[in-house]
Amino acid sequence: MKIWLDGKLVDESEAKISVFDHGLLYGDGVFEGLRFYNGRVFRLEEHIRRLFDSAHAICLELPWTQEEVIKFTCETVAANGLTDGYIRLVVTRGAGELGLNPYLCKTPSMFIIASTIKLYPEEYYQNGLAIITCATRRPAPAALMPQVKSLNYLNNIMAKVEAIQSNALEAVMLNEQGYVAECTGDNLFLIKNGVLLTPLISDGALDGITRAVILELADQLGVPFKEKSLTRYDIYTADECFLTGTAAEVIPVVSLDRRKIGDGKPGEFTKRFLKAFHELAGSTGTPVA
Ligand code: PXG
Repeated sequence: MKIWLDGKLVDESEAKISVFDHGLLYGDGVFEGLRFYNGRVFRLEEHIRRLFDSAHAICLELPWTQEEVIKFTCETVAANGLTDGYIRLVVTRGAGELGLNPYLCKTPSMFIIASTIKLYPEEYYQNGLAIITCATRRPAPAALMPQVKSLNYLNNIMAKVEAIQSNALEAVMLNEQGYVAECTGDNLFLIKNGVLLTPLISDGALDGITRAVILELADQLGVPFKEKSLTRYDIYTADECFLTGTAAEVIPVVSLDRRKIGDGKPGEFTKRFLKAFHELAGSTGTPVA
């Protein structure tokens, strides 16, 4: 496997980062996860824009333009001869002194991995997930900006540990006020009386690219939608529920905390969104070569 690292495509065995890199020492950095389908990167510009916004928000200025990063991303996919897969693009603060001060790190490091990802076995896309609410809360937006896709994922990992220990594959995370924020690596959607509902970004959700695609598709499919504060009760009593993310794509949820959602099977609206998402993902995107 060829990895893009700081301006060069190198062999996987040579793709190494310093133990003094603040990305590793302090989780100081940002990342993106992207998908490519049929040799085309889905929503590439949006992901790179979010990467630059995340970096800017944490005072990390990249020494490349967005156009250059788009080019490097495509080159990495092409160099590995892949047509379908997953891209992990990571920007770290770079190597510096011990101590938090990011200004002692001279240059950020960037690496790009083009590989594959499988978050959930196929059967769950057909039959839906049974998920739980976890005790781990999303940090307040004033503590950690939810839009910043940073290398600080311990909060989500602890939530994921709770899910796995309860024999669930995903967990709903609430914010400090008890409102639904999102899942550990996916945004959450409900259908209630024909209306598509999703938590507000200000309730602690990542401003997901797939989330935005679903809202666009809602417009095209003529499904009214609303972003609003939601509670667990809203999920228990919804007609349908599904999760979205670059890695997860669109996946139905059929129960929360052992309460059946709707009739306990993936619903008709969910199936329509799933189909529309795959049609769009399979037919649009930036060609890698
Ligand atoms: N919420 C969180 C906390 C995420 O990390 C999403 C929502 C969905 O956003 P997008 O833009 O992808 O629609 C994410 C996505 C990985 C990986 O290993 C990354 C995510 C999720 C799961 C795994 O690269 N991020």
